Amino acid sequence: MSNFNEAKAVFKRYGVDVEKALEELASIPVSLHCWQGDDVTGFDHDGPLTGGIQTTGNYPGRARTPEELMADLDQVIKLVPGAKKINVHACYAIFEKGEFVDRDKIEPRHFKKWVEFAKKHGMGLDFNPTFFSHPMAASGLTLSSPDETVREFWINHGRACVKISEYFAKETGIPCVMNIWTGDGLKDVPADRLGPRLRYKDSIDKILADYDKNLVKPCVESKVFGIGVESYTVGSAEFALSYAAKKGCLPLMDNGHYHPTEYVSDKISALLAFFPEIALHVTRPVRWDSDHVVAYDDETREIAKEIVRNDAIKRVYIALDYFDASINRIAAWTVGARNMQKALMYAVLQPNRRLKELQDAMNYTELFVLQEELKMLPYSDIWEEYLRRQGVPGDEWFDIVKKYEKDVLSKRK
Ligand code: RNT
Ligand code: ZN
Repeated sequence: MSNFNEAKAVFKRYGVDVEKALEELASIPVSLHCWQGDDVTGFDHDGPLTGGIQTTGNYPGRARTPEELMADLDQVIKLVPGAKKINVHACYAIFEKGEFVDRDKIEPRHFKKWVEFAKKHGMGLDFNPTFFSHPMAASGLTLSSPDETVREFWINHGRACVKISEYFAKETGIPCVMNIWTGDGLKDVPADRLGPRLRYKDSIDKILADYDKNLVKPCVESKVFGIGVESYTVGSAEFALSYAAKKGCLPLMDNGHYHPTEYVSDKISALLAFFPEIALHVTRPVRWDSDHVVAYDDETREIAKEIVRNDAIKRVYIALDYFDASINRIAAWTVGARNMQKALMYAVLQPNRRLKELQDAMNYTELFVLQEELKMLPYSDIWEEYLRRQGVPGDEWFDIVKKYEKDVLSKRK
């Protein structure tokens, strides 16, 4: 509290109303991905993670059961300020003892515990069909497979997921963002690039043939390449964007899914010019789609600024997507989510109108000078007060994680 009032006065000098900014900040939902807690494993299979994605590291204490994962997520939720949703993958279905239901047959009842969990926290749920880590995905092709048995299996999975998404929305009263991503692609030079894309298109058409638009927000996530499928990705950027534009669903941009000199922060406004709503996976690519923990870095801040200053907090669905198994997973989960919040706080604390006026007046000298001055304003004092108001610990959060590691994680053998 000590320096908050002085900091507030500093921001006021720049034309920023801190109280209004913090109110806006608290209203921006960020969807917490359940898969950071267990290296994208889930509960419905024992096989490895496939689909061209990888977690590296073997830090002890991975959650192995729904109970463990939810206990870990409970911890994270206590340590992250702001409005939150929970993002669940279909492979996190929870079966009765001895029960197994394959992906094409899963039902809402297999996600009842997730609904209870979300309700306990007063949060909405987002959902993702899981088109990987499964014997039917062994060829590397799912919704675009030339094998009709395989393709149909995955279409049925997608349809089952639409039903589960509707169930989530009905139960929580909050629309469910359902994201379609497949790792479909080829390792080496294709002989036919169009065929798989036409099949992919037809498959998504079938999955989305019938859903309640008020309950479900379907997205298509693009990608540039994955491990083992370096030469060709069926759901490329152009494919996903065209599909979403033509079919009226949301394009989802993951900032790890572009060439390293491309920036999602620059793409957001291009999409906002055409789409009523879009979705994001915020991650940190290091040289490739490495899914490092989100840092409080330039690009994360720039993404947040684009959402806030374009008045798009209700049009952009923000989800986190990283998985690091090399450090304490709860610390990773927490620090990434707090960094997203810091970036959003930075964004709401910018004198956006003034900056835009300078740009439109072509006063680029003052614009640059002001942007640089803004970087050193006392954000940390505002952050501390924001955490206090949200009932979330300050930098002592890590002591809590260390204690949890000692008391809980280290006993998981
Ligand atoms: C993979 C995609 C996808 C996954 C999750 C687990 O490159 O980013 O979103 O990370 O579905
Ligand atoms: Zn993603």
